[in-house]
Amino acid sequence: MAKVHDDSAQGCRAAFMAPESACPMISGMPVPAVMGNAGIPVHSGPDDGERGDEPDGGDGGEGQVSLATRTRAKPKKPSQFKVLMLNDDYTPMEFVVMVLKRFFRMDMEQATQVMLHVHQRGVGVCGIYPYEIAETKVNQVMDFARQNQHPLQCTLEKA
Ligand code: TYC
Repeated sequence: MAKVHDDSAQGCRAAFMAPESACPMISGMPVPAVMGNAGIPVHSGPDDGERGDEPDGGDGGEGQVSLATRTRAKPKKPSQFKVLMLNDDYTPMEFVVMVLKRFFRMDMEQATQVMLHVHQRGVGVCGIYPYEIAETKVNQVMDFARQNQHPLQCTLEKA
């Protein structure tokens, strides 16, 4: 079991380009690791800390949690991420249209519009999703492009 301890503040974990999820210290006092999460595994997904799943840091103490309680009282929506498609000079237009239809459920007209937008402007949005879905789509597109020996690039960006 990994030690759940963070020197800056309990429950404050790295966030993927999400500066608003920085955690305040609880009255400047580090919280002992043993007060953690009752053995529940902590995964360090990038949108952690934005789900409101640790309303008071789980320490059960009194008098030192007001700031943390107040800052977490309002559950935050899970972060959304844009999946972006990048232009290149080599990937055939038909292939990009196929990708947009297959992985982003666009119809022919929509896929053609988005492809042409990327072709002309250099980058375009394929869709907006929660982090894990966005990441999966990026990987699917990149794998499919690689399998077909096209240099098509796809990335994600916080919405
Ligand atoms: N520029 C490419 C061509 O002229 C087409 C293309 C469009 C490639 C969109 C990538 O994301 C892309 N064949």
